[in-house]
Amino acid sequence: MPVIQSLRALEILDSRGRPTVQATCALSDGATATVSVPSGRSTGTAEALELRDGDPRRYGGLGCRKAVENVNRVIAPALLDAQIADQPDLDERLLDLDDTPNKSRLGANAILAASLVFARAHARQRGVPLYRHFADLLGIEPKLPGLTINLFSGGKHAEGQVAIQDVLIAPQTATIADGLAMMYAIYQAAAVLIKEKYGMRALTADEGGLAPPALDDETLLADAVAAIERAGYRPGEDAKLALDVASSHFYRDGAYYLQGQILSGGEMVDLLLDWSRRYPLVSIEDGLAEEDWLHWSALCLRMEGTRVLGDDLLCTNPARIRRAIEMKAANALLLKVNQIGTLSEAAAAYRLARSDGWDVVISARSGETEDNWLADLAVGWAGDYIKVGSITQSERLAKYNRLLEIEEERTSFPHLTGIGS
Ligand code: 2PG
Ligand code: MG
Repeated sequence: MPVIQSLRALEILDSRGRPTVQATCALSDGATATVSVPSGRSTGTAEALELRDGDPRRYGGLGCRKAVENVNRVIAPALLDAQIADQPDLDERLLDLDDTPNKSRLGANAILAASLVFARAHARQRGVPLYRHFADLLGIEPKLPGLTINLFSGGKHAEGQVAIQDVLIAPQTATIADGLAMMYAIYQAAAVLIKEKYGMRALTADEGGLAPPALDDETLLADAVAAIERAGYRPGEDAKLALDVASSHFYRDGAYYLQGQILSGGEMVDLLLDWSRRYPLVSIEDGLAEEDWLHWSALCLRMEGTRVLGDDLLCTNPARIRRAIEMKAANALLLKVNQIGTLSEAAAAYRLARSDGWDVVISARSGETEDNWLADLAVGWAGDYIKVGSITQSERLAKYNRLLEIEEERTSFPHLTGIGS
């Protein structure tokens, strides 16, 4: 059985020009793999710790040289000669090396780079596409996900033009290829619309979403519906909407500060229910703040037809997901591997969510790289939806383009399981 022969990390830059970690691994049989890890901006407080250097003279303290050193000097020597075939064991050893509750010793960025590069190297060694390998880790069949694509951005990704973070389009097409073509038309229609309505050029936010200075948040929902219609599609039939309210970021002292209004938790629940009745929403993510558990339960109890999706609430953390299941506080998981730090822990989060009949949305971060492993993860783990950001910017398109490849591979060459990476 092949073993790990070398592991090296490098500080590279993400889509915001901030440092992140890339790792490269070589196996004894000659297989090699490289991955890079993403980074969030609108983060949940229960996320695993992303280790930054803290030196204000370099990248404003955001350097990742310590995390890189941790891969090269701590993880690599400890895992040299380890069998590549046992991902749970490799991840367990990473956790033992760190030995802190939130990965603060080595850094979740260092640990995830190692965990993921082992998976990709093992897929290469097996001669199977990465999505097939991810599916095999869970013992499930791969499936292409539905698309949720960022149209309008606010919140922390757009310097707070409006409070809510993402208005997304969910094309109701049978294929990824048709969904992307539809999204292009809607995005272009929206760009014309905001030029007319706000006199604003198509300036984009962190994930490539358009960021118009709407007067209130609901206007963005109405604008999204108008863009769907203007592109010649039927809202609710051809294309639906999804929201990431990211409301932890405008929640203070028990109240929600939404564009001039101050709402109680109960009023926020009523507002979200009202939106779900008047707009064709497939899901509402982080409609309530990450510690406002009781209102999450109230929302979930009354919501019909729209998934109550937890991101900051859950942080891909099995303990928080267990609590949400007990409290009936959510019915869908936004899965971001770097929130928890290893593939095996993310797999545990996934299994738990599925055990209660939840939907799972596989998500990128607002800071991404040109690496496309997330597309393989969304297919391999049969995500109900994938969330990657807008249909612009190469760090987003790397994932959409990989989905197109996988779709082609699975529809045209279903008998070939050895191609791709
Ligand atoms: C989110 C993500 C992606 P970030 O909140 O869902 O949109 O943002 O990566 O900044 O946490
Ligand atoms: Mg979110």
